[in-house]
Amino acid sequence: MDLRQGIGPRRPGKTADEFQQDLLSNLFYRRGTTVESASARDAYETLSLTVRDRLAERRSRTAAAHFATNPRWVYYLSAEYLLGAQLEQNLLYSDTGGLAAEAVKTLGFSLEELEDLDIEPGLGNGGLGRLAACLVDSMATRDIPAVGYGIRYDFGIFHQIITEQGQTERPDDWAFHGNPWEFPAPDDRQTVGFYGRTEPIPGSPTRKRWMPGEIVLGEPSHMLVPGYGTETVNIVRLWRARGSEASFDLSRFSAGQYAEAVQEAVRAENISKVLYPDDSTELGRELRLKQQYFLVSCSLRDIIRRFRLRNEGWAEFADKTVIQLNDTHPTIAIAELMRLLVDEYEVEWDEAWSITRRTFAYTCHTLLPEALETWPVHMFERLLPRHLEIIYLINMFFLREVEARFPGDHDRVRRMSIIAEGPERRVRMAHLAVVGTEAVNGVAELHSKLLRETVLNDFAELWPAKFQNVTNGVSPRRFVKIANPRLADLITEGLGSAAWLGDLEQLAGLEALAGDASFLERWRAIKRANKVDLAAGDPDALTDVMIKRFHEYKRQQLKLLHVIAMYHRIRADPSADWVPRTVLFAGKAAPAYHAAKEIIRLIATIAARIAADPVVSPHLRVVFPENYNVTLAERIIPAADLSEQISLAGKEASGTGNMKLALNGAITIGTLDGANIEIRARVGADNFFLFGMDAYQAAGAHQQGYSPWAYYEADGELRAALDTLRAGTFGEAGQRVADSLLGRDEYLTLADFRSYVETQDEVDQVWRDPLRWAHMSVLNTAHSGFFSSDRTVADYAARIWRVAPVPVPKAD
Ligand code: GLG
Repeated sequence: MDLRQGIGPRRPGKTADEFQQDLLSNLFYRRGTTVESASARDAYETLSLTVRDRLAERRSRTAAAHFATNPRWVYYLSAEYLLGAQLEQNLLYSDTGGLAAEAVKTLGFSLEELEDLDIEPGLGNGGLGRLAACLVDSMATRDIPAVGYGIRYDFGIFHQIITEQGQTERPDDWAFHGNPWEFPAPDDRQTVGFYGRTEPIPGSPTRKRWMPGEIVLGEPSHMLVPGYGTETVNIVRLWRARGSEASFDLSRFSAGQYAEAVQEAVRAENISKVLYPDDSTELGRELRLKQQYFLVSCSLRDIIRRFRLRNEGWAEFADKTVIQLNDTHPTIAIAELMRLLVDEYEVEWDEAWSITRRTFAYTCHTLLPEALETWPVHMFERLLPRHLEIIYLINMFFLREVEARFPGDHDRVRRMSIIAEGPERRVRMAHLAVVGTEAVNGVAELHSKLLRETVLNDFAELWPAKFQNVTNGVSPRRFVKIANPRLADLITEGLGSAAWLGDLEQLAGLEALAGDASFLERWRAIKRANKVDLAAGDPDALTDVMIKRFHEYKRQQLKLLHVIAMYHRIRADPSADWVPRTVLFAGKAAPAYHAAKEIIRLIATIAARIAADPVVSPHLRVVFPENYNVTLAERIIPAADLSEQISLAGKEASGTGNMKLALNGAITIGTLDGANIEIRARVGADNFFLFGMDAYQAAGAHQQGYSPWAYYEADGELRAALDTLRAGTFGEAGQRVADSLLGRDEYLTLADFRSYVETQDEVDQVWRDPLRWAHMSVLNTAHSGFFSSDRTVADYAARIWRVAPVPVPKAD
């Protein structure tokens, strides 16, 4: 007899009264306060717990269904998760928004006030981190059993302050007030080793004993990841480093040596202190490698623990487990799984290798050679001596395979080796990632093609079937429903149902309304209202938006040259009928990336200069809202008219901001780069402002003797813009940007300038016809359904993970 039958936790209720009751219980018993004395933060925390309880109940049913099914699990390993604020999303996904709004009134607060207290976990940096967040959302929405693994950084990527001096960075202490969405799980703690030495095990040629010189504890906590319109609730499990008990030196403490007494613990905790520690020093680089191994080692042991709860033996491991590597950051997992299997579980090398290869898959997110990670062999040897030995063995067997396929082709062997030879030997993580996985994918069609043709060409020749494309996508819940509620309501009304939120291709139904003048008027009114909310300038001006990380390949400097050209034109003829524009930049630059920070500083200078210029400012405005993050993106994207996607073709792997903006009816001005190509193919060439050279033209330019000066000489408007910068009119930052453009101009900014400006002139022409613009805008939304991360996940599930959904039964 099942003793638990009929007994179980009280389920959170569904009625308004029950919600209210639960809220008060949480206020009294978990927050320990009273209605009379509750602060806004008390109310916020209490509401969060009340919503979380509803998800936790679904979580328990999810775990039961998964346990009973024993499916193949997806484990997503990522150094970053940009989850965004949690309250609104969890209200939506638990369908408790209405109940919550009523209930919090009895505590004396409005829901909006409490939502303002909801911070976002800053556990990511850019597109790769936000993609991870969209994918875990969609995995839950598609009922795929999955866990996302990451690091619980104490400090996220920095908090950005913008002044006329440019960007300054402050620590982002995101969890200063606590994080009500997190469950600690101290029992699942893991022990991670670093440094030390290895010793042979007599009688075994491949096994070794590793005796680490430093031991660190990994303490997990998790956040719930609910699916939309389904019962599944998955988790993201985050590891935080702490010293072991032995890391506190009591005798030193007693002797008054307080700093020395905790030094070892501090060293351990530094591992999860901050996302992407500065890597301009050797110590900083070692800390990054330490972080990577810390994430990997904790997560793999947890994955194995979970596997062994349900299965025996290793034969089934790869059938029950797929581990997706989000870029190269977690790639040491390949060596770590080999080490665990061979050294700790005594699996034979060949079997272990077969298991490993069938378990992992790798997503590459870049084409920039400098972004493909490599680590010095000497650093690896010191920090992870056993892993280096394993990598050498993997490499030896791999290179034998290459030699057998291409006898005598020594150059190919050298190119493909996991170890780069040279004055400083280095471990090529991308090569390890390709060799140790079953599937490798790029993130947009062009990107995947260029990976096969260039960066990973040798590997694609060896294993053509391994290479795939899975085009990125974004969550329509967060980026339309939550970010742009007005538009979401109009779409639902227009389509007659809200089902599009779970099946985004249904947006195509909007095409039928794109010719309806009253619908277009309402569409326009919503965009205007969103601009009023954003308050970044005249709501009737064309809002021209460039929001993304600062990087020279993304070419914020091209946008700036256009701004300077507009500035000159307006000053030359102030009374002409100019299309009013607000140019909005937002984004962060890596603290050590000086050229990118110069560009930010230049934007700040130009913005101030234009604002103070009575001739230009009525027509043109440049704004730079600081500290771009998911929360700010949710405010800017709904207000955008024009989406700047102007990277040099062949450099942006995919882009995902381009998708979010198109979905919200912004029209793209862009190059044939990344997912821009797929956006244009779907929304139609007539509804996309295309300019610039393509990836193949761009690739040849420097070899063919590209000279920025030739463009400078040939184009008067370009010359005037550059001369203004060189003359120091916009400060030293402007001079340095001009020097860089007229020096090498690595990203061919000057070559694309004329085409860009002409296309911007076309943008102005179309803008003068508001109904035509609105019609194009509707068609952008209507044909962006493909860019749902639900589709991306379905692609991974079918072609790479080979997993099926496991539906979770509803509560009775
Ligand atoms: C990137 C790329 C982007 C891509 C994103 C998600 O630069 O083009 O959209 O990953 O795949 N390294 C990144 O942040």
